[in-house]
Amino acid sequence: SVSPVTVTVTGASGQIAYGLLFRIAAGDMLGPDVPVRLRLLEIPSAVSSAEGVAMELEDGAFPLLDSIDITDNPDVAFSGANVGMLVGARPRSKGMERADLLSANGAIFTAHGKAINNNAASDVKLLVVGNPANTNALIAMNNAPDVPNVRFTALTRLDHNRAIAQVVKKTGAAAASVRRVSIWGNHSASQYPDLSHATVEGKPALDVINDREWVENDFIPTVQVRGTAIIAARGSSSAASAASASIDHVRDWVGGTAEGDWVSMAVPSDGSYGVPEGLISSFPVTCAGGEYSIVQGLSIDEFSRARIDISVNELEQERNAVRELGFA
Ligand code: NAX
Repeated sequence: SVSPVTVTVTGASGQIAYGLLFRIAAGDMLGPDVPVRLRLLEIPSAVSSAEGVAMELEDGAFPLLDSIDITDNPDVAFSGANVGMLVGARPRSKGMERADLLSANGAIFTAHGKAINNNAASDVKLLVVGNPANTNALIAMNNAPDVPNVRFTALTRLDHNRAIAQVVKKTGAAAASVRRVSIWGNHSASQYPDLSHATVEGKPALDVINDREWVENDFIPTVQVRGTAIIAARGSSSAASAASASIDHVRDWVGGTAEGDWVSMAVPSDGSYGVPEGLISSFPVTCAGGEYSIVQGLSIDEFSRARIDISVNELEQERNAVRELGFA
């Protein structure tokens, strides 16, 4: 029998976790043969609500769910973690300045980085979902000196999936036939969703679409601000789709990407495509053997270059801001 994998989820009482935990327990992330030990982290005032979620997980009678531990102590939560999904974060409240938001999250991700450093399993893989996701991942990474930097990633798979969905709507092609879409930069409205290398049913996506005006003035902004459109329609932010994308991210990292395709992940830059080393920026990546690699050798035209630079500049500004506040 396969030994259980320990998965730590922070923000366990929140709306994303409410979708995520049931998918993990069902085996959608690590596969139908892998038992899971869940470790749930919440702030003290939300522990009781996390206990309620755990009751519901029990009531799912999931064959793969080995155990559930709930705690408000990050050291306990990350103890032996093989996978850490950092969903919990401080949302921006009314009247909160940007610096206050960065400080509040800086403190959270500093503490979580240290707890990961001191307690996680040596093979730990980390996905930061809580916003500002890229910069929160940077802070956690810089507070976990004993964990290889490459283990720290942030979620742009939701943006990637949203980009595929827009191409599906435009072309009528099946989602599975839309390949090699790329998200570059920050998980924010500055991100660059890129179709230059994408294919639809094996043909260049830009030829199939044959509508530059749509790409520039519809597709790109629609993907960039999709999160805001969901809030306007639903009255709260994307939750089930964010949970689903988080499952996709870890599933592909652990299990590999499909032959001939790639996915988007925000990962520490190694300097590829002129993105300053160490910034956690989204790239097209392939995964195999439990490791990802940034896709190399893609041609970047002037249009793409300018858009990548805008988003990477924003990441540098975020990094400078958290450094000034004493984080990272
Ligand atoms: P919720 O506010 O529903 O849940 C967040 C939970 O985190 C709360 O229960 C809170 O008590 C908990 N929390 C806060 N500080 C914590 C700490 N120090 N330790 C443990 N838990 C803590 O938010 P939800 O809708 O679940 O979203 C979670 C995060 O994901 C937000 O930051 C949100 O902005 C971000 N998102 C990121 C996306 C991405 O693609 N990267 C998309 C969806 C989402 O917007």
